[in-house]
Amino acid sequence: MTCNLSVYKSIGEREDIIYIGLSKLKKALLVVDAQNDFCLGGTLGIHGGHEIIPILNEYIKFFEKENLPIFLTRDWHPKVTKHFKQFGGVWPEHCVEGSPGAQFHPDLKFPKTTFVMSKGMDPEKDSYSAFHAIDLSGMTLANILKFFGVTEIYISGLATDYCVKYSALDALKDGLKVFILADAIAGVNLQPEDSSVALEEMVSRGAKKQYLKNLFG
Ligand code: VGL
Ligand code: ZN
Repeated sequence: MTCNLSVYKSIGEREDIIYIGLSKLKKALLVVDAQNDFCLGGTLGIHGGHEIIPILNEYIKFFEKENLPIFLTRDWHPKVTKHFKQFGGVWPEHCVEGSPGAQFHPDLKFPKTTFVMSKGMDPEKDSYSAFHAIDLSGMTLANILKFFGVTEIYISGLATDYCVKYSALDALKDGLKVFILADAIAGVNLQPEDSSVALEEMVSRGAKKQYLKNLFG
């Protein structure tokens, strides 16, 4: 893909990455929705959600050290959306744009160069997948990944049975190699087996489970 100015502009402060040979950037880290409302005390608190934060920090440090791109998605809903129970959806109100519940968990540490991508802004749609996320300039995750020549994506975060799953399935559809960071995910489990079924589904479609101790190993 050619490097045109508008892409440069939309990826903002990423000169460091732009100047690294694009060929080196085969791998990228995706941290899905590590936000307050999905953690302990949040309106959609996931059992064990906050416990993955220190592990996410380790993965982030690792990718940072390797100069590989890091993407954080955030669920970023309008106050009125069909996603919420109150308006015909499944979920209690959560991650309302700009609210404290929508902030990243305070213990999550990430470099200034991290790409923050938002999703769930359309009041008509659930938009679980990170592949529906856009950055501040409207660039999609898929476009930025293509721009960097990313072919392998390492997926972590919340929730295993929704946004992690839909992101992984979309990544596979896009032809990416997908690694699920199995020690850095947690699920909602509306039904107790939902997360393990979701993980099985991702694996059966071609994703591989990966762990911190033998990352890239
Ligand atoms: C999610 C339920 C509702 C997720 C988002 O991030 O997995 N789950 N909205
Ligand atoms: Zn949501």
